[in-house]
Amino acid sequence: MTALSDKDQMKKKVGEYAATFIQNGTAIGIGTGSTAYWMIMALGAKVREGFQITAVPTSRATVELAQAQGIPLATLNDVDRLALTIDGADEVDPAFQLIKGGGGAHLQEKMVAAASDRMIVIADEQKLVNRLGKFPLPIEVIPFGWKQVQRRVAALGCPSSEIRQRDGKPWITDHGNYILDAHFGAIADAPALGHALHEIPGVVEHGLFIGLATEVLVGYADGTVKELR
Ligand code: ABF
Repeated sequence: MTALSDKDQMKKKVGEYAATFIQNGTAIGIGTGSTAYWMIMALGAKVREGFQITAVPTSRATVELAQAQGIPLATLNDVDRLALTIDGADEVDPAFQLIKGGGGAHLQEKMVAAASDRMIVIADEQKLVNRLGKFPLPIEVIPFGWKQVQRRVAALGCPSSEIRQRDGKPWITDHGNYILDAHFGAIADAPALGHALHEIPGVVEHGLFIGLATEVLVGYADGTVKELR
């Protein structure tokens, strides 16, 4: 087994620590990405030791990972509310506003987070920013007329945006849509931008998470994990 990089060690530490917040006998949302991976692995170990849990995954990739770990799964339609969702992020600002969607799953991630009483974000320290926007904002759009959406996004002050590619073709989400990566640069008013994006016909969901994260667990290079509230 190859040794973990320092960054992966950070992700592992914060993901495993997040798993300790999961209460026995509850229904939770489980996130997507390389930090959430470690939380899911730790949750799998707890399940094998008899821990009772029902987990709602936020992507096909997380379904497969959780199934392989023997974690009992449910769909979002099977629950009214979730006690807790644990998920990664691409950027976290001081108000716990997030950019998510680097993994292309922000539509499901946002729906699961919105159904949760708590959302714990797990991140390495490089995800902490003073202002959102350096990371290109993922916007899930339907393929039909996506260039109209691109023009409307540009009019909101976005210097450039491109359909995310994979192997030279448009990246297709779990729901058959495209991801438009919008390079806004510093976003002065994330809530206002989020509302404006939802006014554009053809936008399915954007990666600005406003008012959803309740706690942030951060892994630092020195091996410590801090809980931001
Ligand atoms: C997922 O985790 C995505 O929304 C986000 O892009 C991704 C990034 O986290 P990580 O760096 O842990 O892969 O929730």
